[in-house]
Amino acid sequence: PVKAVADKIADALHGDAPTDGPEGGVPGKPAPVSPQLVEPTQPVEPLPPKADQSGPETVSPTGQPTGADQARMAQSGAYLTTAQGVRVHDSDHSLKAGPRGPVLLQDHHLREKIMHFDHERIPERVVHARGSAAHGVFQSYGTAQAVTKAAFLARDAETPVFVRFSTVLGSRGSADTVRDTRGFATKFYTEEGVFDLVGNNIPVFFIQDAIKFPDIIHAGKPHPDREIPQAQSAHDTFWDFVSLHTEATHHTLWNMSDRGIPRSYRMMEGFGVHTFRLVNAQGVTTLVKFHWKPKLGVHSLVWEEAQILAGVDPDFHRRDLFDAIECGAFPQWELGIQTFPDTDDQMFEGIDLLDSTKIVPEELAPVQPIGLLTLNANPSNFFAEVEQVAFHTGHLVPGIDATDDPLLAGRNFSYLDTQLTRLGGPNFPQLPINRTHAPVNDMQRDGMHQTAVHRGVAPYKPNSLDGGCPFFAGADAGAFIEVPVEVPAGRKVREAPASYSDHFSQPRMFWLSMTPVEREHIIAAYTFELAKCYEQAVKERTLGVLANIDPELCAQVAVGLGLPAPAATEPLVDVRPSPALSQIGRTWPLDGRVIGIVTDQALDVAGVREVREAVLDAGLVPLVVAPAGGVLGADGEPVTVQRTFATARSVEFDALVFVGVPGAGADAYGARDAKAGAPRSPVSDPRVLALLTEAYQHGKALAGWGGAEALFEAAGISVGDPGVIVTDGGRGMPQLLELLSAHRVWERFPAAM
Ligand code: HDE
Repeated sequence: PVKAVADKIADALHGDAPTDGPEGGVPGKPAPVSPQLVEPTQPVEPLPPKADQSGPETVSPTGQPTGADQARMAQSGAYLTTAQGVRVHDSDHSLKAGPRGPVLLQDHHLREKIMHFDHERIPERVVHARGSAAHGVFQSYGTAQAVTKAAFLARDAETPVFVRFSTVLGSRGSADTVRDTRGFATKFYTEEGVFDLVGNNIPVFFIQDAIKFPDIIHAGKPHPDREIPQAQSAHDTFWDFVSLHTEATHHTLWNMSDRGIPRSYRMMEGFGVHTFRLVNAQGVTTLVKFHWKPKLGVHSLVWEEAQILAGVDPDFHRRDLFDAIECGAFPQWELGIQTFPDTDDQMFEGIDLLDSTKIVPEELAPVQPIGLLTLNANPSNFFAEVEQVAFHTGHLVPGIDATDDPLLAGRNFSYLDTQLTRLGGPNFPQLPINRTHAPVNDMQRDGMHQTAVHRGVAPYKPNSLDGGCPFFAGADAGAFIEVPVEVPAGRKVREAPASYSDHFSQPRMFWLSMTPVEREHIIAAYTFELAKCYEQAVKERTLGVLANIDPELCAQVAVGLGLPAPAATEPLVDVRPSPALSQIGRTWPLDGRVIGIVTDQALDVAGVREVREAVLDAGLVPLVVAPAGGVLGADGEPVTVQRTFATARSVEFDALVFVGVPGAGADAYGARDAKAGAPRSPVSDPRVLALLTEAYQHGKALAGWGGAEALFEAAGISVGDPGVIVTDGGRGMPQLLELLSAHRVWERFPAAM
């Protein structure tokens, strides 16, 4: 279904016609200039807005104005004006006393322009600063009706949403592919008000009580003296904290697993983490945990790929999400709930539901699907939407309520508080992206950046002057009424329940649920991170923690660090693995995956066309890689080159197809890269060999035809090796796609042999 779509991404995003960009144009000829790119000198009718320039919704699906002003769309009028609407004559020169004279204080346009620029930045989020987001729609299945009265979960209800994904530790400009937890925050604009599900891609958290949040974040952020390292946990302060504060063990283990380096935001699970309380129309309550299940499956990068990508394409996840949506390969997740009886002890099968360092295995409580999320529109303005969106765990609607998880309680305080600073005052709910689509009739008044012009004289209750308006609603009129649950009475204490002190049974369950390849990745991740620490005591203490998860894990990491493996200090818990936790062993749809076709001018262009078509037909994105930019195939329909040997790196692709031996012989280097006397590989351009070997090491499917065997051999790869196929042009594609549907050729990883 996404063929047209993938075609669009391959052509529209990467250029379907020669351009004068860095990788376009027919070699040797000046690139044609598109008429639209010539700057007009006289006022002309503005260009019609592009699809991605449409402003935010002005009217909600229920007919309520959202407050957004479409007319303020940028670059839409004929004349430039000041902020006061006065037409501007010249915005390129300051007002001066003569061309070489001093600038005059009288120049209001200069002052206004620079003053505004000086204040364009707002404080970045203290955590989750780096993120990207998209608009979409949530289609309810109605299957949760028995447990909740929330109207947006009723059968056939469709609700607009905005979803922001993020890393936690890095600054706004940090790389996407770092090892970290990912945020997965969803704003549902329901008819009953906004509901925010502010989750992560990891179902547990480092701490059980919000009062520890500043501690874990201070430990994970860069060292206060040098402000390094950026966006990663591979440093002393992080490991110092998590080895002392062992309730962090479970979350840390997830971070060290492949979950810490997702392939794409589109291929991550999401979790509400805390247990929430649902209430149905009869007032019956059920405890639940929320899960987002991606239609494309859960997939990860390998660590070396993640590291290379951080340099080659720091925006890898942002680009992947934007491109997929732009080309119509809309990412989808099913929302599901695990349900538990709302008992007095709030335990399920011995698991404390109020402890956010614990999961409930899906084998004990299956995830029941309740609706489908589809992301179908990119933001039109990153700042207005992605930067200014303000999520809050306290944004609940009738039918969904909080529990007494102390982590959740702290969050309910924190999000309002942080937004007050970040968004500069209390009126951020009025920003277009934050506006509820339900009617607002509150009595908040004034404050910084107030945009409403309120009428009436009595913003207080009780009043008679405004006719007593507005009135309170009862449950029958859709009011949010907290569930009147019994609160256990007790002494005021700074203590945690006894069940919170089990820090190792669930990390052990996670470890035992992993396949050998996944375990190997975990061992490598711990070894890498700890080897980056300077303090011997921190490494030794962490090995002690690992011994309490599993002696083999501890022993292997100890070998890598060159340290003795300590014995466990706590008895190893006898736990049953949860196969649902492993990412390996199934096959998945491939929408929007990227296939590189590596060729050069002299090779089989007709074959390239055929493979391109086959890839597009399967809803994937083909990118043609050749020695130089431009087009191939002067004799037939031209094929645009999207990457050159100088810019392509294997980490961008999910699989590679080689046509013969690209870059062999005298034409091995594109003219731009030719170096006098540079050594030529007898077989191929060394950059092509690097593409091939790197992709092989990362377990990617490889195909070739037209004599590509010689290239494979030069890289030490045999055609009989796992995941290496000789195709017959496009006809070999089904085999390649089958390999790809398992995400990687797992047999190539030593642990799987
Ligand atoms: Fe957050 N968290 N958090 N968090 N969190 C923020 O709010 C906080 C926690 C999560 O895309 C902040 O607006 C505390 C768990 C996401 O805009 C801040 C505690 C989970 C996002 C804050 C937690 C999350 C945030 C910073 C411990 C997963 C990004 C900016 C009790 C369930 C939202 C902001 C976005 C952002 C506080 C723990 C997820 C400071 C005190 C657990 C996805 O308020």
